[in-house]
Amino acid sequence: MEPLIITAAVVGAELTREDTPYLPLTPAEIAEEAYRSYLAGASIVHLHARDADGSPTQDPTVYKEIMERISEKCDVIMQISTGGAVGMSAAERTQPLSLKPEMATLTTGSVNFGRDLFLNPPSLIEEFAEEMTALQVMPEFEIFDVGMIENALRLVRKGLVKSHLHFDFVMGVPGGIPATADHLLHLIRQLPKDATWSVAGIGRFQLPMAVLGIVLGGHVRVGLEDNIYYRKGELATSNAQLVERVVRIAKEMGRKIATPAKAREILKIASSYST
Ligand code: KMH
Ligand code: ZN
Repeated sequence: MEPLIITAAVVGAELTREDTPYLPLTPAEIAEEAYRSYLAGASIVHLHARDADGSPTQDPTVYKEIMERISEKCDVIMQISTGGAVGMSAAERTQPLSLKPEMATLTTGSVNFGRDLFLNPPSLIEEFAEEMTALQVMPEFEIFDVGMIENALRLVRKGLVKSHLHFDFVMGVPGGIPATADHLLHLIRQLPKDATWSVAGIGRFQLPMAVLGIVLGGHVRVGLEDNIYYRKGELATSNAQLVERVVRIAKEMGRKIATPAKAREILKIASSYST
C-alpha cells in the first residue's frame, strides 16, 4: 500500500470556543496548530479562516497570513476550503483561490448539513472547477453522499478538471451519507481505477473510519473541524493529538506515513506553494 496521507482539518467554520477551548481562531493559532499537526505526521492541512471575532471568513488577507505563517515553518500541503460556511455566496467562497494554494476543496453537490443546507448547484460546481483549473489549484472532491461522485466525474468528462482525481469521503454529517463500513465500500467501488481517496468520519465516527481508511488502502482526514473528542466525554486537546493517534495505529499495522513530498508524488501535485 502507498504511504498514508493524513490530512488535519484544524479549525472548520462551525465550531466556537464554547464547543471546545482548544479551537484555534487567530491566524497565528491556526498556523501553529497546522505546524504541530505536520510535526505529528500530517502531510496536508485543510484550512478555514476566522475573522477577529472568531466568525468564519473567506477573506483572502486572513488566509494569506495563515498560509505565510505555515510556509515559513514547514512544507505541509495547504488545502483551502471553498466550502466556507453555509450561507456564504459563491463569490465569497472562492476568494482565497487567488492565493493559488496547492489544493482546494470542491464539494460536488448540495447536502443537508445538520439543520442547514450546504448549497452547491451544478453552475456553482462548474464555476469553481473552472477557476481551480485555470489557477492550477488541485481540487479535492468533498463527497458527502454517493451521487456527488458522479457529479465530480461529469466535471472531468466536460474537461473542467484535468488534475489527478482525489476524493475525500465526508461520512456521518447529519443529512449526508452515514459513516458505516458498508457505505465506505460502496463509495470506493464507484471511483475510477487511478483515483485516490481519503475518509473523514464526523464526530464519534472519526476514529473507526480512520482505521478503515488505513486498512483499505485509502488515506485519512482527522482534526477538530470534524470531531472535538479524543474519546467519549474527553475533549481532544489539539489537532496533533488526533493525528498522533492515527500515526500510531497506522505504524502498528505496517502502513508508512507519507511526508508532504510523498503526498505530492501520490497526488501528482507539480509544485509547492510559494508566497
Ligand atoms: N463548512 C462546511 C459548510 C469544505 O471545507 O470545503 C463546508 C466544509 C467543506 O467545511
Ligand atoms: Zn472544511
